[in-house]
This record gives sequence, structure tokens and C-alpha cells, in this order.
Amino acid sequence: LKRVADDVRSIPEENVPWFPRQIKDLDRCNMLITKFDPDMDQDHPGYNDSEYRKRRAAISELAFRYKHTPHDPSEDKTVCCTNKPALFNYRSTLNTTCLSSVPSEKTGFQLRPVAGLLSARDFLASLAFRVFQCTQYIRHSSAPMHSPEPDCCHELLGHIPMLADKEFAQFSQEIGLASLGASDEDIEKLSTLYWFTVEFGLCKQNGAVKAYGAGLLSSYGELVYALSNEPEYKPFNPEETAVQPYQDQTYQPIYFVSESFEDAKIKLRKYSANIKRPFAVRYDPFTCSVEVLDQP
Ligand code: NLE
Ligand code: FE2
Repeated sequence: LKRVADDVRSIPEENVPWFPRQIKDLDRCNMLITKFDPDMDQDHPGYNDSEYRKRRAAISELAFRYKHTPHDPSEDKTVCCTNKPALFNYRSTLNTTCLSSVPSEKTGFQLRPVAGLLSARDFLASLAFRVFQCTQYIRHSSAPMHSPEPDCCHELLGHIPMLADKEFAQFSQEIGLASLGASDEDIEKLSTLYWFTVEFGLCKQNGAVKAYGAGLLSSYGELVYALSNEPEYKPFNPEETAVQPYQDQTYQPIYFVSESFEDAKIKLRKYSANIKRPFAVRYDPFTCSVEVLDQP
């Protein structure tokens, strides 16, 4: 692999989608999917709760204003922009700031506030920089057992403990690196794989099927259902799993089971390393940037 001399040189092949090269470029990875927004979705349990919607809007506003590098120092106090993990704006009885420092101390993963569900491309791109885009609002109190949208219960109970694991952090970053500049089709496949592993993965442990997916760890309702004999189980195989259609409204009808958590990691890693792109990328942890390399 030969290093491309000029960092800002554009990739010669046409149709390579823009992707972040430096951690501060994540300020541009902010494409929200609004289908679960309590102001837009009439089925949202908070749709008729104006207090809840007001609070959500205020929390979103803080996330919108967040910048990797703050410009106006007077804004720092309100937006709390530092390189410290996010969740600092969320006022709750949970000591979230304390919890959110766990992944950064163990694996260097940082949390950054996000106003809601992000596009798959933007979400996966952040993982390449060991940045996890983290929501800060909480689900509506009328539906604690399951929420179709991510919220801070989901992040804190599901994702954050996993991101404090060295191997898991590495694996998450590799999915992110594989997604940079990938075709829409490959993004779709990578996000489907992410869905059936990081979000809803099951694996065997001492002969018993256990959940490791964040979407299961944060939803007591779906966790019990997933481990009952109601849903269908299929063996995890990235080629097949990547094209499995899924819905994101309610409990999953199908889960993929790995032989072990280790096995899921190895298989998914192999799959993402094989995605074809006209260039290669390498992450430089000293500068928190991505180097673009010519393919040999
Ligand atoms: N269904 C999950 C929960 O209730 O915590 C959230 C899933 C987000 C993809
Ligand atoms: Fe999630």
C-alpha cells in the first residue's frame, strides 16, 4: 500500500461518496432520520405529551449545536462542548457523565451527542474514529419495555458497556472503517450486519443461547421474547445475514445466533475486510484521522 501524498486529494474514481477524514469532520455527519421523532410520528407514545415534546426539543437543540471544536467560548457553558464524552446535558438521576467515561478510559471510545436516529452512513462513519453518536433523551414513561428509537436507556444499558470491551471496540471501529466511502449497497449490508449483531445479536455460551445485542439488553420486553421459543433462530453467517430484510418498529421475528461472541466477531471482521473499494483506509490514532491509501 502506497500512501496518497496529498491528504486532501480527492479519490480519482468517480462516485465515491464523501466521507470524514478527520475527527472534526464528524460535525458534518449529522443526517437525521426523523421517522421516530415525537413531533412527526403520530404513533410515538409521547406524541400527545406536550411537556415531553418540549423537553425533547430542548435536548435536540443542544445536540444540534454541538461541535467537535467549539468556536465561541461563551457557548461552551451551555452546549458543554469538550472532548469529554457526551450525556452531560441530560439531567437525570443516573450519573451518566460518570458512566460515559468508562469506554473512553478502557478503549478510547468517545461519546458524542446526537439529536436522534442518524443515517446509517453517518452513524457507521463515526465508529471509524472511535466515536459513538449517543442520544441523550429518555423514552416516554408510558412505554418503558420497548422503544423503536434509540434513547439513553438503550445507549447506557446496551452500547456503553460493550464499547468498554477492547475487542468489541476494535470490532466496532473496523465496521466503521469498512463503511467509509462505501457504495450505498455496501452501507446497507453493513448496517444490516450491525443490526443483527451489535443491536440484536444472540450467541451461545456454555450451550445456552444468550443475548449480547444492545437492542435486547435495553428492552426487557424484547429480551424475554427473544429468548423464548417464539422467534425464529438462524445461524449467523455474514453473507446471508447481510441481506436479511428486517423491520425496526417492534420485536424482531428472526435472530441470528453465533457459536460464540468470539465467532461473531471473527466472521464479521472477515466480511468487512473483504468489501471492495477502489482505495484502502488506515486510521492514525495519533492524529485521529483516516489516511487514504492507493490499492496495490
Ligand atoms: N428496542 C430498543 C429498546 O427498547 O431499548 C432500542 C432499539 C434501538 C435500535
Ligand atoms: Fe443502538
